[in-house]
Amino acid sequence: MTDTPHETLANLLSEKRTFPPPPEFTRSANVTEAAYDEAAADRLAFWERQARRLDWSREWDRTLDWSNPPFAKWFVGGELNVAANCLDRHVEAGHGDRVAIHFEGEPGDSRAVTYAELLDEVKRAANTLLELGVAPGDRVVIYMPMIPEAAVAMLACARVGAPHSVVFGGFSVDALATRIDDAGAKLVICADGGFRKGKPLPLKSTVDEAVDRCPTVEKSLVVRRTGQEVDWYDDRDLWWHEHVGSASGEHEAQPFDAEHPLFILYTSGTTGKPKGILHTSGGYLTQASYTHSAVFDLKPESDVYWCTADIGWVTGHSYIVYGPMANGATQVMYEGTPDTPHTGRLWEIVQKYGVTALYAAPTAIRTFMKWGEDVPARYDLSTLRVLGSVGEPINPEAWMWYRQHIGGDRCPIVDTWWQTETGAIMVSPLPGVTETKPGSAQRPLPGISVDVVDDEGRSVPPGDGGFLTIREPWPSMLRTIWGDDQRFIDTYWSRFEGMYFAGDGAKRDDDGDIWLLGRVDDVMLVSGHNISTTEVESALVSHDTVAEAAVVGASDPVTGQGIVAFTILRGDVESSPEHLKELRQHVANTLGPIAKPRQVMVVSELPKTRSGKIMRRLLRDIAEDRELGDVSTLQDNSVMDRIKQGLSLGQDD
Ligand code: 6R9
Repeated sequence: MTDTPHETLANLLSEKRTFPPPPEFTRSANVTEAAYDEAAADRLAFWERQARRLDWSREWDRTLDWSNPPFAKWFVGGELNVAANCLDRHVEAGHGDRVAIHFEGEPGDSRAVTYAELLDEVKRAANTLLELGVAPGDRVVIYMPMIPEAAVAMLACARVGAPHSVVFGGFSVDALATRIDDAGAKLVICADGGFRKGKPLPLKSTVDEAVDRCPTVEKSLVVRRTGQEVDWYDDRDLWWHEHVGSASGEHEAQPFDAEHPLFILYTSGTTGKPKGILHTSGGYLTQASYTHSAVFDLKPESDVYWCTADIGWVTGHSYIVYGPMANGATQVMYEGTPDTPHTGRLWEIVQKYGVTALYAAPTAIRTFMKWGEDVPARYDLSTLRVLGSVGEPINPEAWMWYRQHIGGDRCPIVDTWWQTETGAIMVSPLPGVTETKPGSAQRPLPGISVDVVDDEGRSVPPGDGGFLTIREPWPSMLRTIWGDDQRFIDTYWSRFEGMYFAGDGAKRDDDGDIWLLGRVDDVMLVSGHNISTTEVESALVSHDTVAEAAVVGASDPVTGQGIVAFTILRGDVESSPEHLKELRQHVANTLGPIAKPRQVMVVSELPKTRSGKIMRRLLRDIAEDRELGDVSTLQDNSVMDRIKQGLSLGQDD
């Protein structure tokens, strides 16, 4: 029994495969090893230099005000316009003809939008917002599919100083209404619908119902995407193409204070009402822009960057809209799902546009593993030069698969750890510097003070496990929870004195590299040993028949909790009682007998949130034979029924 949250299971910490960056990558990399030393020598001076990558209308007087923790102010007194930094300055610098967005719609429509065109549209949308009476500080909710107008809407809000709150286009009436209500939004920008798995999906009808319940909303501005029939309320609804289409293209961006609210983004969590994470302007854009340039080594003149996230998540905010656009990137935006109309769709798009940097989630990578390597092998992926991962721990075998079958054994992989709350990437390799290691996010970025601490808040030595914390304020940190300062303090700043607590378990290996071990709420306690879900899942995925695994601790009369594993097999592997036994033994051989699952089951799907994170809580309900808890953030409601039905086929004892 230890008082640290994680036992040190031997295997993951002895990962010996490492991959140095290709020398030609290092020669031209945006960031070198020196950045770590410069930031360590003077962290604030380092962030000031990064802030100068942006255009400021007024220089700040003070880099950081931390006199009232945990309420930070960065670049105090500075003024800038976030949208002008993402658009106007590139056009003024002569890059107006550069493509900002290569849009690929799900039904196969595509269009290229240049920086000059994007700026024009954003100016007209900004004028429309002003006509509708949207003033600086007013909140606007955006509920859209992945189409260029979604980015236009966000940038138009930023341009007029109206904080946006993007709600993922798959959320229900209830979820949307709760968020509109909490934000007190005045305007909702939406679309008639969007395309998903080959079908038009309604959005406006959801907005109509939600807005009926939300008296703060005065108007809905509606983009026509699918052309489907929609109900129309003359007193409230406006078509985007009529209003934005006819608005003036003249708009001078006004500067706002560095601490002016830029957006609120709701994160659900498992308990309580969603938290409105508040981000502000100067510090957020500084870190989003710097990390995008450093971690993806973005060369705006030649790269074609593609982040497959939805703008409804923070990854879409920081690494589709603000970071890449502040850097003048050319990027791909894709509306649909990876399997529509066929499982090679993403690779077809990589080939079509010559994508050089790809940023995806482990859940997608594991799905590609399940579909088999012959799918990507049919496409030319030779333009790729860096691959990113975000959202969950990436299992070492999924990392290796990504490297070999997508990255041609040549592209550095950047496993980026961060959160809605951190606003931008915090822990990640640098592709031209770091010798990468499968499964580890490795090192805090320059200027970032991440630590792994024990129960008492003491740094753990190499080889030990604990809690991931952040010791110093960072520019893109959340400023509060919208309307609830006390909850902000309680949730993030009360577990450890003077430190931000991320809610994730982590380990430091013998080289000092950081491994993320999943949410601490998911840790399993088996015979007095704390065992992380990530380690057992990675051990299962390292078996060559397993594509994906989720494990939970189910109450056990003898051991306290017993490990129950749900697995998805690769390709057309058939399971048998011997096979399941072999999987259990494989975990025991890899991690030690304490981690041997009590039971392994084969399923065809796992319950995931709409941003692709496994919902272990629901699997725990199944493993303990309980009623299911809150399923409102599930991507697909019927998946739990299918898992339950399928289980009887794969029982093991
Ligand atoms: C960006 C994003 C945050 C939580 C975070 C952690 C998990 C994200 C990860 C990762 C291991 C990574 N997470 N990236 N875990 N390795 N590279 O996903 O934000 O939706 O707020 O989720 O996601 O558990 O605490 P968000």
